[in-house]
Amino acid sequence: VADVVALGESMVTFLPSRPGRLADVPSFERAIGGAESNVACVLAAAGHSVRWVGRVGADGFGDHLVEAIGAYGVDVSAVRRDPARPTGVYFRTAGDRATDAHEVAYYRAGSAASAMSVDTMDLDAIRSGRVLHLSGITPALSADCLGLMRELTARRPGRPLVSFDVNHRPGLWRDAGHGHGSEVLLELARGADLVFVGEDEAWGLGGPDAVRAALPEPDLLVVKQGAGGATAFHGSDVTTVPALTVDVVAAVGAGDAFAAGFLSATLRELPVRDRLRHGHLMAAAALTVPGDLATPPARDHADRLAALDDTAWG
Ligand code: KDG
Repeated sequence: VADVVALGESMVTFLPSRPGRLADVPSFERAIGGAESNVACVLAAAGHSVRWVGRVGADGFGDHLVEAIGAYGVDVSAVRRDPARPTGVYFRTAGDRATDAHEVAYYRAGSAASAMSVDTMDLDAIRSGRVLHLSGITPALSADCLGLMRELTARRPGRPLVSFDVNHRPGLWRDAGHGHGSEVLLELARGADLVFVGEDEAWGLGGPDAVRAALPEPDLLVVKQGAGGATAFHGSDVTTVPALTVDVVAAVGAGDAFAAGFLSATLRELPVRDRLRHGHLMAAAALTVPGDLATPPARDHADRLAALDDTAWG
């Protein structure tokens, strides 16, 4: 049994060769992206057995994703290839250091992953881990993807622990003509056991209190406040851990790395405070590289850092 199965669309990502507007960047470097496979890669690098399930085209970009994600030690045997639809790709500009304002151009409408559904995916493979990690990107991809997400978040005896990162992408919801997406995201979050949400995203869903109120007990909700830290709500327990101060290169991938660190510590049944600390440690690594994925600290190193006393953790 895998520790974690992550399901979602992965894309070939093109990172800019220099800062500036998308209109002005002359060349891009290929990398890999996809929130859920990012979580899988960080978890695999942290020593967990992980499977990523998705759909990619029967094209060179699909080959690259399967090979590159597999090279992290992630099991890619349940990834489906679609001969009729392409692998999604996206281009991004470098974020402004202060505001992280950047442009993203997705080429993913009609992608192989947008055809993920209860019929095109292997549900047994998706449910084969101790934890199933999902995100709010998938339901924005198509009606089929939304149907699959509803199936996977339905509360059934014996299902894996369901982890859901809200990952609200307003542009994707707009392009899909589904409005803002907030109702669907809250509905899916209600079906999860563990929910991650950025504080800014939570405001788009009615505010952190509304998100808390929408989730039944005894679910665990983690609100990420960026440089302000992160807070876990569990029943009447509230645990806040400040973030590490790092020289941010790009925020992309940091939320995924945070989720991976938190899940890793959850699988090891560490206390909530240490789960948050492991989230911050993994996020700090991702914040200091331009792409989505950094080499995370090895597990024993992360354990030593997480065990430092409160003065080191602000
Ligand atoms: O979290 C990083 C992701 O945003 C990025 O890799 C692309 O999955 C992606 C998305 O849909 O935005």
